[in-house]
Amino acid sequence: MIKQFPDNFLWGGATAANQFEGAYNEDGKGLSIQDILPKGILAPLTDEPTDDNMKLIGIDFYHRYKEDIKLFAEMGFKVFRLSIAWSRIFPKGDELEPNEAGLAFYDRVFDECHKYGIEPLVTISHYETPLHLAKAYDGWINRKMIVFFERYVRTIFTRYKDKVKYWLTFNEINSIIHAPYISGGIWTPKEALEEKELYQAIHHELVASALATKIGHEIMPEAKIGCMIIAIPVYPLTCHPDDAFKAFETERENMLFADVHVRGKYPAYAKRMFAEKGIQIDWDESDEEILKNTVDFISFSYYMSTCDTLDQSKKNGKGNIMGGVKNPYLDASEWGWQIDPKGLRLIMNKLYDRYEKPLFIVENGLGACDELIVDAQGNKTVIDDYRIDYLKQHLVQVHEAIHDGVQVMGYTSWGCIDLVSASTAELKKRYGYIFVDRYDDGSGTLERYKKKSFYWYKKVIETNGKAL
Ligand code: BGP
Repeated sequence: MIKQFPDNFLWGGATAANQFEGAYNEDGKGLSIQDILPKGILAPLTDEPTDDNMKLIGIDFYHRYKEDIKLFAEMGFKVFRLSIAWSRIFPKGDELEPNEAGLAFYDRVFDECHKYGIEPLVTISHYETPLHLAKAYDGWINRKMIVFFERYVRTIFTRYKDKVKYWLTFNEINSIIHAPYISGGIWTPKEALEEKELYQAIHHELVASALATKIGHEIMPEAKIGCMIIAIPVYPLTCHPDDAFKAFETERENMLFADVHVRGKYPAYAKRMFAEKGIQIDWDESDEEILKNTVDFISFSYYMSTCDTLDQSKKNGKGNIMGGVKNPYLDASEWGWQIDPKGLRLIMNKLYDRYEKPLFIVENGLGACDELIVDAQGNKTVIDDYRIDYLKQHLVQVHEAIHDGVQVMGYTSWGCIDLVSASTAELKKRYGYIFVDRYDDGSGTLERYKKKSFYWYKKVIETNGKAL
């Protein structure tokens, strides 16, 4: 069947400031929590940034953005997802005046995108809370974060209202359950964190997200503002009804975040969930009204599916922040993430059935070890057929979902240019169409080389998916 994608489908790629900008202390930028996290999200923190932290230099997008955006344009990108580093705009997070040099940097980046007709898709907060807010306030546990966030979003919406049409509030907002430090800027160690505090932080983020949506719509009536969640279908490990219900509950706990964003209130099942956890959330009297500011679309990352069962001793799966139980029918990436293209069609249908709102796939891809070789023409490249195969299989399922009736705005594959991994903080785990000559021992020229997948994706975009 010839593949038919919508005419205005937004093809592109995705990144995050802390994983590729580098320049961690230039032009007035303050430290973010990522700057003291040298070995990935689950490893210990350091007091100060240390030289072994690959994110401090990243892939030096801060200085090479022109070259990189030119390469994205060559692939035909319609959209480029990036995040704003909050600590470039408000270095500590709680000051009253923004840092002009930080604002000016993103002006230059957005202008460069528009030069090629590329729409920026901007994540407001992507795992990069200013360090001071984590240390001094315990991150999102503290209600004051809403005030600081409001100041930050007002500043960037006002500044970029004519340059940015597509916005996402919090990256993978539901990841806070599993990774409260990177996702919630929470300083209290996970072991010492009470569930009540965790859900209070979640509530503050949900209110802040709705408030940002409200302010965004006021300042930019034409803008489209979305939430961003990790989407993971959870299969019952067996057809025993207990397993089926367990899997359903795990998936639904994950969905709670989208429920609030799209329905403008907590879902009915939350009441029992909080009662069983013995949790009572503190509400401000304005919260109920603020939460009614719902999003224009739902964006999500998709890398894998997982399984669940009542028998928790079977929990052995690895994956994108949440692990789960291994599925005997699926292969996995080198990092144990279970590859499931059909799961993408499934979760898209589930999301659309539930909300009937447009979807945007803003992360998907294969993290792999790439080998730079010299081809017959003497060019350095990577023959990444495994990546092409992964992306192709997933895009075929996106196509199927569209023809199931799901409304989809676009697709931005993760790490369109190699960048530092969030979970391992290494450059060994690469996702890009463009190879960056930098290695985990700090060596490398930072030169960019086109991989085989670069030409493949260019063709896919050029033909609006027909070449899949
Ligand atoms: C998501 C994050 C990204 C990204 C991606 C791949 O959870 O939003 O920041 O890194 O996963 O994960 P990793 O880099 O760990 O392979």
